[in-house]
Amino acid sequence: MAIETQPERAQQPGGREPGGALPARPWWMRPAFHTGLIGAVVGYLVGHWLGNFLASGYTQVMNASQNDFAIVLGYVVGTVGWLAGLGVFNDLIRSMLGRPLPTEAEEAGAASGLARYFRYTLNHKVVGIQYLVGMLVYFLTGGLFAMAIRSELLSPSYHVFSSAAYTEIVGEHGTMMMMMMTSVIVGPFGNYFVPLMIGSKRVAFPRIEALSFWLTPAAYIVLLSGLMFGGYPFGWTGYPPLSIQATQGADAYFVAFGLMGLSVTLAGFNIIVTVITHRAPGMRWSRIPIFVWSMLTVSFLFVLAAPVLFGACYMSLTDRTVQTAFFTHSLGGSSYLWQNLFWFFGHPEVYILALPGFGIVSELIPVFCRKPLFGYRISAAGMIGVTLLSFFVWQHHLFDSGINPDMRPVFMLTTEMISIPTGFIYLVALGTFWKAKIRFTVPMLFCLAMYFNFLIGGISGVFLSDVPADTTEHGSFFVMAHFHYTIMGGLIFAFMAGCYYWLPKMTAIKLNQTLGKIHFWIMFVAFNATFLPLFAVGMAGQPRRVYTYASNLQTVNDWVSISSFFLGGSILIFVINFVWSTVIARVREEGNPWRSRGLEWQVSSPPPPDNFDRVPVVLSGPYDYGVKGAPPMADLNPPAGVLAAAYAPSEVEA
Ligand code: HEM
Ligand SMILES: [Cu+2]
Repeated sequence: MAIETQPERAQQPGGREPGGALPARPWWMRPAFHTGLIGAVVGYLVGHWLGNFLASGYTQVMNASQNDFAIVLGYVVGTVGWLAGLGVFNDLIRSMLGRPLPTEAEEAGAASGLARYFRYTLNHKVVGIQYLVGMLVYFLTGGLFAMAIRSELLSPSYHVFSSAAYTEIVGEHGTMMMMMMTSVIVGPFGNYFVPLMIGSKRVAFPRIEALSFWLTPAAYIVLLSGLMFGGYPFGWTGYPPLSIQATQGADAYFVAFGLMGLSVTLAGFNIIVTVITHRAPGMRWSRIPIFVWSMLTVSFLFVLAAPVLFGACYMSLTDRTVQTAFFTHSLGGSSYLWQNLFWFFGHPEVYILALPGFGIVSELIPVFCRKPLFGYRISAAGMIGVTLLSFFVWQHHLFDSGINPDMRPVFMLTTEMISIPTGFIYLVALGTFWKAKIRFTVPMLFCLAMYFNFLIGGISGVFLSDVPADTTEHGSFFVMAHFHYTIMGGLIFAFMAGCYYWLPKMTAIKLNQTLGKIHFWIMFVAFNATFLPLFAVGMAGQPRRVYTYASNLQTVNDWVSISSFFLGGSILIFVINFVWSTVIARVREEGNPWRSRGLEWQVSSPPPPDNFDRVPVVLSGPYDYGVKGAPPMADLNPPAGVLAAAYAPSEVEA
């Protein structure tokens, strides 16, 4: 079978007949950020008015102290207005009316330079950079909430915030991080590098990709707006009955989480189809980079898990607005239903956060060890195993909330089993270190730290999957320390490795390596100084989500808080480095500074608009470092005959 890559038609989104240029609009009417904002405000007002109007006949809604219906409709219509203002629906409407679509050149010409980063665009590299900046903003916002939490916990008796405000802040921090950081690697690096790494000009569905990004600012603003309505008192997990009884702030939580669920479903769908259909000739399944394997498997988690979250948020919203009773016990609903739906998404979510991290470190380690990735196939199999198993473990989050006791051993077993494929991925990369001459560059330091941190996170997870241990540690700072080790220590360290490694590719600018090393060491030491003591604090009984604690725990809490300020400061060093290097110093970094074999490094930096001048023909795997006589990974300029032969049926099947 010939691999169908980049069919001609697909090269040109909306391929239209030549001639008939689109009428140009004045700049203030051209869809961009400002028209999006106008659309959002107008949409919110219209939705809010509509909600009040529609609810006016229903006394049970109107007589409640608040009309959630109006708020939710405001958010929803506001989001639609935002997207419409950005121009997301323009091509759809045009093609429904049979009008010509803009050509790629017209799309690109509509805004150039900095302006294109502020508008809906179909170029996967621009979308990747939009995601990168967006994710940094979301991460810094979540981080500020973390600093606020740690400021409050400096003292058990002197309070910076009221207990209610503290709960709001913890909820905002947890939700911002868990919600937005799902895309912290897939968004920037997945969208930017998957096409480059598989030898394609573009992704399968550029419009869907762009839409997935523009939903994220909407989710971010909606979530933050919850603070204006009093926040929500149920942390990041949205448990009823609190979630149904809470005031308007809770609407923001459900709408935002729903929007983000939609965004990642779309993003995953696009990446799956891209990897399956857009590989260059010769890019066999056994040759695709391990990072692409991680993007593919995480995309399956996205499309299978996130719709459940979307549905559950939708049901909560109807409970809150139009008096359905999915989760209201007194009316025949069940709060366990929410717990099951939420964690059916929520556990895969854990691997949504872990797999891309492993993808990055497994991709980088061979480059800096100058050795082939040990056990590439085992690692890919591990990723598939994790993906499948993660749908069979969710009830371990319910061990302590009254599930049928007979189910506990089953879920304890499946949970402990998932450490086997995780172990594959982990140990395989460790095998690459064997007798390697490691180059301790900044990205490599972050990779090594990720391994160290994830080990602690993983081992503490085995304790928590054990029912007797979980019943005592549940709801304590032990759990807190555990998941920060895996997410902050795993995902975020890997994200940093990716930034230092790939930013020179994306911008052709070198980040300052000395500042990078300072950033690394402060972040690594401060991270461990912050979270390691929290295991002990948890075992000593300090509960999560409570703004006070036993006074004998103050010294260690102070230590933790001060360390966490250093941790926050280290992220600032990164931001300063990022801005200083890319805006002020601008030291050019062309070519292939890490001497990587990866396909993405074989083109210029930043890559040309079409990535490759001609469809490349892949000749070997990406990790043949130090292998004598290994051909380059791809022929970027194959003679016409070779390309035709590559598309011809292979000998095996012929
Ligand atoms: C600068 C680094 C960070 C610090 C210092 C930090 C600190 C904290 C603290 C102190 C709490 C507990 C509050 C309490 O229970 O009273 C917390 C909760 C939480 N954090 Fe972080 N955090 C950091 C980064 C992250 C990251 C990167 C993520 C995930 C991507 C994350 C996800 C969460 C979640 C889900 C909760 C639970 C919220 C809840 O109980 O509903 N945090 N964090
Ligand atoms: Cu879980």
